[in-house]
Amino acid sequence: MERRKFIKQAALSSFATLIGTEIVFGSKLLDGYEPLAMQNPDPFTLFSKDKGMVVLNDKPWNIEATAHLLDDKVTPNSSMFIRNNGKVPEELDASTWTLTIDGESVSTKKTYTLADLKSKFQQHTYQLAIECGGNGRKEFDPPAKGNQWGVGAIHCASWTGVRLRDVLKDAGIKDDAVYIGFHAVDVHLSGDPEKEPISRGCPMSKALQDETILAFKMNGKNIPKIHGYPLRLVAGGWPASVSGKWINRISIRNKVHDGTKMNGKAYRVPCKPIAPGDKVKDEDMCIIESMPVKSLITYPKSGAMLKKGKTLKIRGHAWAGELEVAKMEYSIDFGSTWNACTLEKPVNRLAWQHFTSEIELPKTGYYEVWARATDSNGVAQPMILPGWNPKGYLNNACHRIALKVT
Ligand SMILES: Nc1nc2c(c(=O)[nH]1)N[C@H]1C(S)=C(S)[C@@H](COP(=O)(O)O)O[C@H]1N2
Ligand SMILES: [Mo]
Repeated sequence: MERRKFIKQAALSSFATLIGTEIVFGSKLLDGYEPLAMQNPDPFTLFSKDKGMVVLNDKPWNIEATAHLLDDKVTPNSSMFIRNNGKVPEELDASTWTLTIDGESVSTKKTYTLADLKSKFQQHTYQLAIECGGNGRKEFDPPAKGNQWGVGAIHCASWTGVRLRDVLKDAGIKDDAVYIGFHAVDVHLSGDPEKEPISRGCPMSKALQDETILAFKMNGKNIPKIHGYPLRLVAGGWPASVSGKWINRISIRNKVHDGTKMNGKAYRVPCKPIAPGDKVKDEDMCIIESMPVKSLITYPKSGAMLKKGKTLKIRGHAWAGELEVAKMEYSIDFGSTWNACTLEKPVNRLAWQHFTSEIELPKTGYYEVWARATDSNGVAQPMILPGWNPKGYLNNACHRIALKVT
């Protein structure tokens, strides 16, 4: 009786890739068994991440950057946060990958291979800021459940792909279309193949923007497996949960998409402000759309020491969801007075913007540098924690670093 199944070749080769070397007797490994190296992996090696990244959870993997690791203008893979709602798919074969466009509001349901997407449609490259809706959650009080993100669930890499708009139009969009929803191949934590870990989307107006793309490259190379290889939706400026990884289907919906994590309290905030800890009915929760204005001082690292008489040079990035950052300021007196930083224009819409400043510090002692961005509607980051909400989303309070002049 042949009841023991041997592990599939494809799973084996993906284990080997992750471990970084051949598993010598791999073909003898029984199905259901994982190499120990996979059960107890070093995530930094596994995902090619900087050792300074912070692991918040390993089931599923959730890893964040620190402010100073985000100093690059274009975020390299090594500093990109990882957020997973389910199990990372094991077998991802670009040569057989397809994307299906379906839903109530598609004219003709169509399936494209990756090669079709690459050859039929014009390719575009954009640098896009993607921030997890829960970035900054750990500051909320009373605490909000979920990954306790500090400041590092933001990245701004360069993505190459085709416009979602071009593909949707090729399949045909019916007049009653209101929303799109993505479907992906990652597996629900329960292992139940009927359940999806996440299936979110956005209104047609966002789906049809120039910069909303189906990406197959990140920073000029194949997208790293953990960030959505071989095909990812990228919708900059909106909660990163809209940017589906490992996608194989997009539905054009005639109603607001009702996939997993579109309902209840997920990625929603109270439509009207509430007191900290208050209960809110699901029907009084609104879907998060554009992310609020925010900024990060990426140099120097908090805790820096400076010799008296030396000029302090700071730098960082600012972003404002769908809007542009219009003004960037710093304060060294806990927000009593503010001074302008030099602020660059974004390389394209929805990319973060870089700022620098040179600061003279009057005497020896302890200082904090606070940074505050203002968006093109004149809305600035709050100095203190903004509106409490049950799931701890949208904390865009000013970032600050500590330093000593000696
Ligand atoms: N298929 C799939 N797509 C997904 C997720 C996921 O769990 N599965 N997580 C979403 C969330 S909540 C975030 S914040 C971003 C994280 O993207 P990253 O891991 O590439 O940084 O991916 C989004 N897309
Ligand atoms: Mo997220």
